[in-house]
Amino acid sequence: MNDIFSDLTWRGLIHQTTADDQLPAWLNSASRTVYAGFDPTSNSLHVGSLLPLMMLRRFQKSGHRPIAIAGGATGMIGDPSGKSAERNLLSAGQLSENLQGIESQMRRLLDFECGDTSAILVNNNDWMGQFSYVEFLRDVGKNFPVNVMLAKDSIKSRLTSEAGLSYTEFSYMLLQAYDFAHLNREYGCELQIGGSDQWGNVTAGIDLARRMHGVQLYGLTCPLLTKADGAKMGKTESGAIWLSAERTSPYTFYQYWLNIADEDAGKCLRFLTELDPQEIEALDQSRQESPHLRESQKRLAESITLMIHGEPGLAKARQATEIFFGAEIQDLSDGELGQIFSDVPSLTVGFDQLQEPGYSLIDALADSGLCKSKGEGRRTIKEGGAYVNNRRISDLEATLQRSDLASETMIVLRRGKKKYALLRFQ
Ligand code: 383
Repeated sequence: MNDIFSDLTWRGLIHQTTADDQLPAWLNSASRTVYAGFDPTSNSLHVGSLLPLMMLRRFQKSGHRPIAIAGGATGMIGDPSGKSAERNLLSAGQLSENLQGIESQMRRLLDFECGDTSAILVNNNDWMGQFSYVEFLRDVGKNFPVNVMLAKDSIKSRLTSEAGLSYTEFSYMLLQAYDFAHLNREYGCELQIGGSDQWGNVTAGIDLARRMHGVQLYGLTCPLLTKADGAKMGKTESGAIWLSAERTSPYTFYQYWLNIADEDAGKCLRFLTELDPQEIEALDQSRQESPHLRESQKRLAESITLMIHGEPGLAKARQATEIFFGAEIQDLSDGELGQIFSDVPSLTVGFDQLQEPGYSLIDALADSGLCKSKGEGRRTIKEGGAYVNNRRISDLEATLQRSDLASETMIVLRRGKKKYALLRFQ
């Protein structure tokens, strides 16, 4: 058993706990069962939910047993915690698609074949679906004093806002609370973890289990993932950074971490990697002494991309990065090229142009806007500044042919060091 509490503390991952004075010793004295829940609000988890998911993984690696709940039932309601307005309800079809997506991501980060500490993945609709409304009110609702519910931050903040709160969302906490009591009965689960926004729900579960079954359960929350300027981590101008490769390519994912600001890098290394303290402290030092080397960002991007996308994903991300810095381009898919060059101007050309005798490079340079005229195109080639798929071309007569396609339908043109254009043949 490793001392998980000290490790979490060192990493800055503990925001709040119940039973402060007992928790460290309690955790270190036996293998415990720990859970966190994730609602299927989307077909993929994002960087924000990675933190508690990785915490489950850390608990497992230190000898505890993790349970992940996929919120089939809670996802039908929508957690008001930390949200400033009522959520839209999801359709049954959307929910089941989302469940599949997030379940497969949770499976990848936890170990389901390691004996006593094997992870368990459950859907709370499996027990919640059985309840009748009247039964639930009698068995569960009766244990919730409304004045205590109203005093929770997650509820209070909404009551004073214009958005208000529906009775449905107000009741959300009962479902999550019941989950904890249920998991305790069914699996001996005694600790719930989650982001700091989950504190109200976690403590509601602890109260409920005490009232219903007379047991003592524990709660631990981690900070929310924010940047030094207070903004949410994992959000870009073009949207969230998702864990699914379909929604955020491994390349974009990798680049996100590679571009993290120095003041956020130390926190990310602690929160989101499994590097040991010595290595992280060495990186802190390197960031102070030689920030231009960006060693922290490189190590961060490597380690988190490897964890989420595996070796093949990391290899693709690295290849894409090298391409952007001038490595020759071949054997990629349209999707991959599109991602790497998403910010580059593109030109659509008829596929027939690629037939003999081919599309003149001079024309392509001019048509794509990389050169202002054919004359400038000619000069660029002569001076050695014209590239096709990052390969320098110095022949003024050069033409583009089918064999030049770098992916199904694309060719990449470059002028000089950094000016790119994408030709799409259709
Ligand atoms: C459902 C049933 C449970 C226990 C928890 C839940 C989900 C929980 C919730 N969590 C958020 C979510 O799913 O809404 N009520 O989007 C987020 N989590 C984690 C973490 C976080 C929270 O998935 O703080 C960020 O990612 O707890 O907002 O029995």
